[in-house]
Amino acid sequence: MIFNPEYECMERDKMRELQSRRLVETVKTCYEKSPFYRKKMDEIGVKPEDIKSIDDIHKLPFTTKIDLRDEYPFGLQVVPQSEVVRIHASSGTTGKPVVATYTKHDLDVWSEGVARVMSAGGVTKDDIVQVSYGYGLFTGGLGAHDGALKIGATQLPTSSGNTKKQIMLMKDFGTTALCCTPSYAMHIAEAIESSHTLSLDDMKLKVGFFGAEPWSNGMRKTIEKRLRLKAIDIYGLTEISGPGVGGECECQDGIHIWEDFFYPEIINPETLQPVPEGEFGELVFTTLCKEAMPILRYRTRDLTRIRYEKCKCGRTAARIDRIFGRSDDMLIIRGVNVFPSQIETCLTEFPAFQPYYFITVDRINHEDSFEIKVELRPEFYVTPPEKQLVYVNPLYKRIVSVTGIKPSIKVVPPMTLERSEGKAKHVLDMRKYDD
Ligand code: DLL
Repeated sequence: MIFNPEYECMERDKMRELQSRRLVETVKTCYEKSPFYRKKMDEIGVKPEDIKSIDDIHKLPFTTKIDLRDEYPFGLQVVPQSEVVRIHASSGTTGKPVVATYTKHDLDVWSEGVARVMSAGGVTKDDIVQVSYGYGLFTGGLGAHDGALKIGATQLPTSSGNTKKQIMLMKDFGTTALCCTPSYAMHIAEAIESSHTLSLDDMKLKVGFFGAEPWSNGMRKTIEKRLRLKAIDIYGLTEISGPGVGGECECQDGIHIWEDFFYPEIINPETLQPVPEGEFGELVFTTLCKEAMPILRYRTRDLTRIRYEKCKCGRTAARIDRIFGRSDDMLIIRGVNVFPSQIETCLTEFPAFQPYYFITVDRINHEDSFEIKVELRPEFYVTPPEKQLVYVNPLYKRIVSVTGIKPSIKVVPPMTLERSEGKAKHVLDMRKYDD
């Protein structure tokens, strides 16, 4: 179902008019109320009057994660605290978290974004939506929660973790929609498979809304098969609101971005210039109706491409490809660019392997080492290692052909790679600790 056809299916000319109006307002507010943006715009000699339509967006300065950290906690907020009703933060790996604050209207916009994705995935008020994203400062839990509420579906706020109980409730309450990271979905599937008392036959799962980390199409197919549901990709980031900046529709052919709320651009991360439609680059967002913390041209570091043709579902909202990685996740090994998601894609092509992996990169005798720990599914696991070669050799060849470099593949015993309840960690780059 289309939650808000007026906006999701708006003619593109009308959408650009709407975006233009909203951008002009946003820029005016930023300049008048945010010392941070006023300074940034003054530095490059841009005044609000220079922004007359969405075509002028490229005149505006970029915002980066470093800017948000420097302005911690509330430097980018343009409304008085009395109008703020919620604060979220993304932990990041180092230093201060990135903070996002919301007015009541901001929460409405955010929950509508999630509701649009859930509706596209078939959720109605008759569904029971189990929210197994973490609740708390992370936007996943409350974001999915509020989206389900907007539709009038029943929310089951289990948060992440306590997997056995999650599954028991899933069965007893008749969960029809599951929201969690793809890693946790795999973990749940595996826990059901290894349970002696529970089976998918006892479950009513129809659809899952998975996101918050890069995942491959192969992983999607694996999850769909192992949880017997339709796996929908939901995308978002704290800086821009949270989950539901966009999501897939029933066609599962790209992530629709809710362009009436968030204006997407794809730029070349080196030249910072826009790339032509269909070319890969870094995704950049400008919020078009955010009140508490409007953001201009935020560099997400997420890598994808964009398409504007109308989707078969009838929506005109632009579509991005699934995010294949972040520019800061990219590993350069022996001079070659490698994305962790490429390894996941390869693994999911071989049914003997689990889609779990852990990459360790180091520098030994002036040369990069590239080790990938993988797991065979228990029914394929054999020892000694020579007996595993029948599985490992084809995987090795595939990884060499996809990445262009030779890894050392190490098969570890079943259930030894870490299972994640949230965003999975796939890489340890020891070279960072050299010198
Ligand atoms: O992860 C918001 C979210 C929660 C999205 C639940 C979807 C579902 P952050 O913690 O700020 O916010 O992390 C944002 O996660 O820039 C991407 O790199 C990555 N990411 C989010 N969704 C996807 C996705 C939430 N569907 C960062 N595919 C983003 C790939 C994703 N990467």
